[in-house]
Amino acid sequence: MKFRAWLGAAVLLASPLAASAQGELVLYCTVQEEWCRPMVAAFEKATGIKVLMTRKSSGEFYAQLKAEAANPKGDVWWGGTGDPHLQAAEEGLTEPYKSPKMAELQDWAVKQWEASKGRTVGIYAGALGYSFNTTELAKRKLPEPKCWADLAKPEFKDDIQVANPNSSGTSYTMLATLVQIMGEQKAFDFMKAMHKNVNQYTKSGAAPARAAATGESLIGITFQHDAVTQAVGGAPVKIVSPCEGTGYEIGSMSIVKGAKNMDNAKKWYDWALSVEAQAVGSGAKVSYQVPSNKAAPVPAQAPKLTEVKLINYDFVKYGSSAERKRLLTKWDEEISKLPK
Ligand code: S7P
Repeated sequence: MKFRAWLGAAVLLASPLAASAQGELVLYCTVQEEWCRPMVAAFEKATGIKVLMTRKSSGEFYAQLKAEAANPKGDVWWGGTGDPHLQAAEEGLTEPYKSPKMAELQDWAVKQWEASKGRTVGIYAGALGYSFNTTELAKRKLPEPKCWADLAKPEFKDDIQVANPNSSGTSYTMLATLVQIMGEQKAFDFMKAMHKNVNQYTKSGAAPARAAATGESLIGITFQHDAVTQAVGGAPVKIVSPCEGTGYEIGSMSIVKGAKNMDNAKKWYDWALSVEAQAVGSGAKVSYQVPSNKAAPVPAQAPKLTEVKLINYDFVKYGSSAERKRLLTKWDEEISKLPK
């Protein structure tokens, strides 16, 4: 074989080996697709590890981890509300791990790790709320809603969009928040009244913010940072921190128990807690949460959690397997089956 031909063959043979030398990582991503993608690209660039990513909502990935427990297919579950991550931890679906980055994290992120006995860690925080389309509200000459209680008023018939709490961590956060603010009976009475005003229970938690932005729905209940994304994009929306107070999430990350690519899962975990990784979302203008690394930049438009009337959300209770299952079953029985 001539030298050039030999070299060509050698390069052809060597390239796939070189590309796969760092191996792969199967990532279950629960933030918005617009944020998952630049994270994957930044990690691949930093490590040479090929990432196979799927995006689903929090409750959906919790159910998937449970279904795949005997033969795990994912390596890392990154993002999504903390409650289903805590439930997965309690059920032994995720792996304990102590990252060398722990010392760089906010206390609330470390507390999440401690509560789960090292099986999940906080990566960002954000407050729940809702947004409304200011153009539509003005056209219809309706008063501005300011409280949770306003969302049950008859003038907002078919005007509210919120996700289904079974699939969506955002919506489960709303359910648990209302129970903590109002007490269980009153919270379910309120959700029954609000049900008449709900035009759609979506699968994804952030979808109602997009619906409010386009005017498809007058009001969308989401995390406030998801409504900020719409406002920054130029949509005519106003964000409401409900007057009674509101709950919040500790967005979390877990390593799947029995992950096939365990070394790479730990590499993602350590990298995802770094300043560099936690600046990717705000740099790409796709995330407005408060990052868990104390030195990571907080986007200027991020809702200021110190100015929001936050409740003392009980993550241990509402992230427990028994309580989450019980509340979701009750929601299915008492709310989703109700006629409009
Ligand atoms: O968009 C970011 C975000 O709101 O999405 C996560 C959310 O849980 C995913 O959506 P689901 O409600 O559909 O589960 C949040 O953790 C995160 O802040």
